[in-house]
Amino acid sequence: MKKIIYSAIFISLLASTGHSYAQIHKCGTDEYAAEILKTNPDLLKSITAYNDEISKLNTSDQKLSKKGTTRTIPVVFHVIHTYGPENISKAQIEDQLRIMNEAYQRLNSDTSATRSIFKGVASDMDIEFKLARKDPNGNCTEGITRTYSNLTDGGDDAVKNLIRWPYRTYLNIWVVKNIVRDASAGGRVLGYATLPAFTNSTADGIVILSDYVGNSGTASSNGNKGRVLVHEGGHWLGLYHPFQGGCGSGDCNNSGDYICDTPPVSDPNFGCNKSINSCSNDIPNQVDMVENYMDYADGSCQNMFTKGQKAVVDNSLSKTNLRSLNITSANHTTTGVFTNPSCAAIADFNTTNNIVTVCQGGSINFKDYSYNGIVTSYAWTLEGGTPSTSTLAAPTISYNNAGNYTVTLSVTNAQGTNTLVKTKMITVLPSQSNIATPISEGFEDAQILNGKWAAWETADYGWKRLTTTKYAGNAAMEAFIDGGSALNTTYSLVSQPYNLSATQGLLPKLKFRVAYRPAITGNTEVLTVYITTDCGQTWKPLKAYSNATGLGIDKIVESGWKPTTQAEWNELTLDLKAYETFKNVMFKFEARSRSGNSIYLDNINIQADLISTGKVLKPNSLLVTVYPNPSKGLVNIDIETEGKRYDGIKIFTISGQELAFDKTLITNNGTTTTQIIPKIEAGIYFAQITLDGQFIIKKFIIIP
Ligand SMILES: [Ca+2]
Ligand SMILES: [Ca+2]
Ligand SMILES: [Ca+2]
Ligand SMILES: [Zn+2]
Repeated sequence: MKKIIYSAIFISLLASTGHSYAQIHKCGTDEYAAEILKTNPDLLKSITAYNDEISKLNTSDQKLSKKGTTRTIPVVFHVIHTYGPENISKAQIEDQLRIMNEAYQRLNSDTSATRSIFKGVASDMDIEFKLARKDPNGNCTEGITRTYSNLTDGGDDAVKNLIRWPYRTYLNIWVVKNIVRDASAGGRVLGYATLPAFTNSTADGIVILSDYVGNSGTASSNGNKGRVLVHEGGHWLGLYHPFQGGCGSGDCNNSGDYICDTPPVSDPNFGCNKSINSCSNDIPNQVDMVENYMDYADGSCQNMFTKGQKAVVDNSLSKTNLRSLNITSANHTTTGVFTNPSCAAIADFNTTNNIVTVCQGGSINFKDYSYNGIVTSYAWTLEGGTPSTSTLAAPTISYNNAGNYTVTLSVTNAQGTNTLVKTKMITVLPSQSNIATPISEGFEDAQILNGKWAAWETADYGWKRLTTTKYAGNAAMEAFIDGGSALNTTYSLVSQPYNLSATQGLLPKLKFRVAYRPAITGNTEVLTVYITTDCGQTWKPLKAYSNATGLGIDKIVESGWKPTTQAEWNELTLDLKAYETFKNVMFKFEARSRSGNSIYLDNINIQADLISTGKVLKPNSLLVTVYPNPSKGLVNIDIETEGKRYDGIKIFTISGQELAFDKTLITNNGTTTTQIIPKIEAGIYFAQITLDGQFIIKKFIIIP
């Protein structure tokens, strides 16, 4: 009989994405468990044994409500960040610890909101969480590590490979900007945890969104009151959701969460519906305990664990294969949790706007991000900068010469000095690029992303050069996106700096080829093209392209679409007239993920566009005559002005560069103007003749 029910629990774990969860997919623990079971079916044995174990616990023992010995769990927070708001403060983490400790000792200020029917089973868990004060090497720590990585955008379990401390010693909590897990359901996973019975040394711990850590700082307005981590901590300590096995058979020991004093729940409860009674086979038939931390109700609704849940957690804290090693006094010594040392600071810094490129002659504002101790003195060394040293916390440094420059910061306090070197961190670009229009970039250079164009490190996603798909030549760029890339994550591809001044007056255009098919109806990825005229300090959007504006066509291809013919590539054009005088512009192609399909990019051209303009006069051979054409030297141009004002003539090479020449005006009798172009090199040329502010283009050829 039991075996059947265990299978049912197992199936519910595997099928839990099939729950009709509401808008927020609060906890990713079930999906995570189902995923690791798929790759490691042997874990089913551990789960079955664990479920059997907790079903035998006496979860209604009244002694459990008495205050026992507080068990202390050493904790480390690993903040994974890219110097954005996800790099949360120590104060915000301490606020989370306070909320955890109140919840696990029933000291929260809203215990009075527990309904009287449940007050008798509400329990102090006798647990406190303390930040580690010694790291795995025995060094002084504040229990917070900080790691720069784009994996914060949705790396999920991959962040655990960036940094982890031994799991039988510390509870590892990774703080990230985005969790991708089950993003396809359209919700947002706020956190996920490993259960003690089926985990391993490399995956164990909790991943949580930075803006759900605590109830202050970046988490102050989400309404969850810091209780997401209370919930995930429950999983880490061995608790299931009350809806895990649904209403089950009515035997509380073998269904739901295997705990008798938590009424079974059919599906996760959201909001705070205190009248819902989703299962009626419980004896006695109670309403759902929406105040329990292990359901999905709003944080403001949650306020209790139960005695039965405490019995399960006590079991975890008594078994070496579960969590008992974390709370031994030996471990408290190892982790220093009952000591309060002052630590040497760890040096960390970036620029205030997180941008590391600047024009020659410009300046950079540096920002101190040092942590782990109070800094009493700063020593900066700024290669190529003016000044080249500083003792300020946040110096502003000028860079007068183009190049790549290293920045070094040493931070000191009574406990020691720590130094961080960021090699070639700052790129100072020349105020005038030596790459002039016309530009033609087909991404054929295998080293294009090595010091020329820039695409920043991403998890698996973002811009890559590929040779399997292209519009022309042998290669193109792909902004790699699929169902696993986090919703609304952006991936940037930045060009080299270009000098557009040669196209002045010649209607410069940016033209490029894109290929794209959406994976989801009406929900296309977006490609936004930006321009900068200050070497990347600020970016102005030129245009955002979705399918409605020419990115691709609305033909749904579920995943992995690649263009196979040139016809599948659209040509898009942007007017650069407003930038024609700039001698140092860069373009940024930013792909925004909708967890759908890749965007492909090739054949980028920046050139004068003499021909296509609404202002051009209709070409009329009677108005302008060029002769001889072809010519071996001199060219005569007769212009029948027909009363129009003659504004002049310009000659351009085929690549759009204006040719300097001495105009010789022969006659200008009011109706006809004749110009003679002196001898020029063989080639194809365009004459642009302007009458009354409108112009005509005539092509002519010079032969040797
Ligand atoms: Ca139950
Ligand atoms: Ca019920
Ligand atoms: Ca190409
Ligand atoms: Zn959960």
